[in-house]
Amino acid sequence: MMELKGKKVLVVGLGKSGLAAALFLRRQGAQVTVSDIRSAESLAKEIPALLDEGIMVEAGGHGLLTFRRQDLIVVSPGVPLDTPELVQARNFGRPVIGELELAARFLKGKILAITGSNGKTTTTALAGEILKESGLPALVAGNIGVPVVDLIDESTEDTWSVLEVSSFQLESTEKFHAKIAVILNITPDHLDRHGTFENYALAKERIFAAQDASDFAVLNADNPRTAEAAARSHAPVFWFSAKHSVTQGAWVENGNVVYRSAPGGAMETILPIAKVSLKGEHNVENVLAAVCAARLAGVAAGVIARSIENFRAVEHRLEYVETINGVDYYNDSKATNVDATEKAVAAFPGGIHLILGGKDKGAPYSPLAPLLRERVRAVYTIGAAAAKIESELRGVVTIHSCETLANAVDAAAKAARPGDVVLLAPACSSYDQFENYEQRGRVFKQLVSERREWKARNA
Ligand code: UMA
Repeated sequence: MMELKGKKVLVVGLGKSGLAAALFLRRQGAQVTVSDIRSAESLAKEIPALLDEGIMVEAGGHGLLTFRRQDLIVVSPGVPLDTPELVQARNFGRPVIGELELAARFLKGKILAITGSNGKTTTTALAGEILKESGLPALVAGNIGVPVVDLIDESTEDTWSVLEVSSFQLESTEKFHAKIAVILNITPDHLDRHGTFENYALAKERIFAAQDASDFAVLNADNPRTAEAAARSHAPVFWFSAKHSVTQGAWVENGNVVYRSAPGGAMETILPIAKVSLKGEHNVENVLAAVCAARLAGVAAGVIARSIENFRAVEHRLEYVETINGVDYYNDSKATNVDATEKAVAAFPGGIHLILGGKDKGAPYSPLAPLLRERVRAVYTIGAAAAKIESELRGVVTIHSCETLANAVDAAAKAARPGDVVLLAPACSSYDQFENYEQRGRVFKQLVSERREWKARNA
């Protein structure tokens, strides 16, 4: 644990993580300053509360001098580590760590950490539910929306912190140590931040950098880049596969989720796949990962089965919205990359009206072509990435340029026939037109419910 009393600490970024970190550091007796590029007006709510706590605020930009004067700098996940002020501070010998690393140095108990390009929120929520159901004192936080720093005060030596961790958070870890580290999959995402796919993959691999032989790594045997990561694990690797059996770990056999705790050991049946309420093949992988993690945490098979049966989709992750005129509406606003969209489309046999677009993240859309040809009736584009999507998918499928989500829902609803699906799985981030993917998902659901009300009024 590090001594913070009297230390000058700068927190960079005043979102959820920065706010939580600043308040925690202040409670530890540090002299805290927060720096954010947003203007003082847009931080009008946060600033008075921070000043009341004796925390200084620099708004409207990062000052080089502010960064140089510190004993420690704590960065929010959304702040790129190559931000010039951070680079210079590091050159001046100032230690720079992320909010996750700060939390890890104070958190008591054990960590079950889950990363991956897709599925991490669902798997984290599910693993958290299973551990709680078994009576273990489990807390859930991280990229899922709760800063990990917020768990510190509540944590005890018995606590299991079940953490969704992103490449942004992992990139700045040093001592972060997970008892169980899960990598669900590594597919192209966040290339705008990490530059190359390999850098992004290496950031994800930091999840097991501090592990040793007494810990566990859980990896997806079906995802090539994830499987390759095993070569660098210091902990024994448990595998999961939706396609074949594994030496130790979880897989699907004769319609059942099964688990084996050691090579050549007995196979335990956990539950029939038919009892999993989550939709789509990708969710089978998420379930298998959660089974491995929960068994390694010591949870009995029966408790795992019960929790999985009762678990419903997390909001914005292939979330069923409603059925209007025989058309099912699904909100997968969290599908912010091409791979997630592929998985969402693959979850339905056909008749899909797919809403695509938003802020482009640098990866190509062409890998979607085979599935679009097979299952999608039409694509409805929105946002800044529309032109790129249209040029890459021209000739593959009918494309309607809709610009806004409202136009897209309207056009898709008019074209859809009973039995069809209207799916928001945009393959892009939301920041061009929305605050975040949650707001985009809520707007989608609102537009869908307005259609139902309109239909009821005009029936
Ligand atoms: N900012 C600066 N300087 C910069 C960049 C940003 O001052 O150079 C400021 C912004 O003006 C803003 C603040 O930093 O005021 C935002 O910080 P942040 O982006 O780290 O956002 P938080 O609210 O702290 O949310 C973060 C995660 N956000 C990101 O990683 C972008 C949340 O994940 C997470 O839920 C939360 O911490 C709690 O742990 C969101 C996310 O989009 C859901 N994650 C990505 C993903 O899932 O793909 C990785």
